[in-house]
Amino acid sequence: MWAPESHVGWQAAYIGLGSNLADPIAQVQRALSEIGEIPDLRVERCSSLYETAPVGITAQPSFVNAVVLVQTRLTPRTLLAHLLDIEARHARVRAERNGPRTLDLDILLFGEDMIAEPGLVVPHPRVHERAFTLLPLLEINEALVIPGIGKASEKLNGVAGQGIRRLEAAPAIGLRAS
Ligand code: PH2
Ligand code: MG
Ligand code: MG
Repeated sequence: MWAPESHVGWQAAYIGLGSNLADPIAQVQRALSEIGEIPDLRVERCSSLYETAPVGITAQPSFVNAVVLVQTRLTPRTLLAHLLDIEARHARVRAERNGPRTLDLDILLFGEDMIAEPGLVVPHPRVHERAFTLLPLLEINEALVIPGIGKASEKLNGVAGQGIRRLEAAPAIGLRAS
């Protein structure tokens, strides 16, 4: 069975992408290729893009979500700094919590790490409770185990009924020729 690669000094990290403003599909596609430009990081697999019902504040446009698996030798903090940088380039404005945004990039998982620091909580605390993260994660790795939580596939029942629709097959963009 396929499993993420493992090399000394390199870690598998899963990054969640979300957008519901200003052409969300294009925002997510552009972000995928920008993630591919981060130094000391290789994109290994992308999920499909999904159209998803907003969670939290429901009176906002539906989201486009995806997940990308990368291999990186960056620290979680440095990876986060690059992701915040990409968000800023997409004119991300931090207004309302859970509110509409041009681009949200979250570190969902970073190897086996369990991190609880200001601004950086990994695994993402709600990763297993949301169809928009759980389904793309399972598309990439059906055997995924979430540190501290357990097998991702066993959490599917908990997200049944959350609106999610696959939009398009896994994009080839963001993937560097190797
Ligand atoms: N992100 C949120 C809040 N609600 N809902 C969907 N469908 N997709 C998201 O990415 C999302 C959300 C806060 O990060
Ligand atoms: Mg988020
Ligand atoms: Mg975020």
